[in-house]
Amino acid sequence: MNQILTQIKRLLAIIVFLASIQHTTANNLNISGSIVSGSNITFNISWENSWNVNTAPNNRDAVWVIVKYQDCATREWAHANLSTLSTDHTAGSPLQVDAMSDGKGVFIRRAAIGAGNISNTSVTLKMNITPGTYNYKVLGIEMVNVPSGDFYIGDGYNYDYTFIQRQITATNQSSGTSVYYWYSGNSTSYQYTLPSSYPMGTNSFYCMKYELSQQQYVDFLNSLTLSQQVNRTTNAPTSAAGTYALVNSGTDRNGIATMTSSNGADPAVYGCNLNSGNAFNSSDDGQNIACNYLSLADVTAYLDWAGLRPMTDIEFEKICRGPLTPLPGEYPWGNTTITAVNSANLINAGTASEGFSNTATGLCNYNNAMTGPVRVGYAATGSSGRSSSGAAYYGALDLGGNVLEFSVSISLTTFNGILGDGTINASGFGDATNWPSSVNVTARAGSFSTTSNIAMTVSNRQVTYSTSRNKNQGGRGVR
Ligand SMILES: [Ca+2]
Ligand SMILES: [Ca+2]
Ligand SMILES: [Ca+2]
Repeated sequence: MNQILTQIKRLLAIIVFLASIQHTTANNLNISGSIVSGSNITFNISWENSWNVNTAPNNRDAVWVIVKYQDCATREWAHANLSTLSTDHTAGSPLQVDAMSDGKGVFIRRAAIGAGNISNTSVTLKMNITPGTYNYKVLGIEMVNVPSGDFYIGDGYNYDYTFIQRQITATNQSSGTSVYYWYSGNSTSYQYTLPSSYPMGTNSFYCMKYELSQQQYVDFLNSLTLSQQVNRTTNAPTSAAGTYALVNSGTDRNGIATMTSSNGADPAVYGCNLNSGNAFNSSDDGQNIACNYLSLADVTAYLDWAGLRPMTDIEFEKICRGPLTPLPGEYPWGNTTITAVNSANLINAGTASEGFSNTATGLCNYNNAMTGPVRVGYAATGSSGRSSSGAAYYGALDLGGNVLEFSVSISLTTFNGILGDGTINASGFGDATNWPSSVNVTARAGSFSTTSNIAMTVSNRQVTYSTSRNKNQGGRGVR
């Protein structure tokens, strides 16, 4: 009897526990009002311009949703495993929840063919965590599906290190294959033999719709311990409130700053403060600007923590080009026209609607038109086409310009696409097996300061992504 009473008391303590309400805005995505009852967490989700289409590009968008929980005694955040059965989760129409076999998160997406905005829709997820008293954060990342199918690498121009054009097929994935790149210095093609374990992009996967934003990096920093924060920032978490976290000055449009300093024991609390003339996290504080000043270790730590992984060199080309025949010198939006943005046309700076007052074919933040990155998805509207929005084939935005991104080089043939498990090591570094840690990465498709048009093309592999932070570098992941 006593045992039963104890159990009932424990259950009562965790039933109907009102979680700290989190508003997660990744551009137009909003998750709000999370309530926990037993092992279920219920929240509302909304986002704009969602789609699920059975005509080209034959894909859908989705939101990758993860749950983090904080032990109220230790104050440390952990990753909540979710049920691996889709039937354990529920979503209101028009959405459905796709569970994952590793339980690290779920994809929430349109259940049926359709397009348009998703208004506030209730979702309930079943968690697999030890009962206790916790705070919760529900975090979402907008993604686009890259359906299974064959595609081409190499655009036909043999610049140094670009792949010699060929098709990648499902048979190549199942049997392993060789790819070749060209080097003009000695007029030689170099071969890499990729085993079947190397992710070649012929199987269905998801890619982040946008570059990692400053608010997303803030959400990450605010779930870390002090020791982890030390390695994921440039300036010490003990720095005075208002100190920029990643940069030494407010130039280059990175506004992430210390909101509450660490006392040397507890972690700091970070926020967005691009406009230091008003309060933190004001509407013009750059929450949706792509996060720059990231190092390779910063991005891999984020992707591991979020249950994602880096993309490979050849997956990058599929994300951009889809199944289409390559066009020599094409940009990620599928043609050879590029138009640099003009800073004089910037409107609503720092806000959720930051963009440019003009439209143009291949409008792109490159060639030093701006002193830093702009809002992720800045060129996309409800009515823009692929070329005017800078969208890649499946709808991922800003692969060309804004911030430099990286793909795993084919030189890292041991990369087998293992997924992040939601947890990073005590020093704040990602610890997924066989992920790149130094030289085995390729910088892709330019940043706001890139002046070479060739560097902006889909197939270019000449640029190096640095292991140290610089103003050009950001990131994006896949799953
Ligand atoms: Ca501010
Ligand atoms: Ca980019
Ligand atoms: Ca890990």
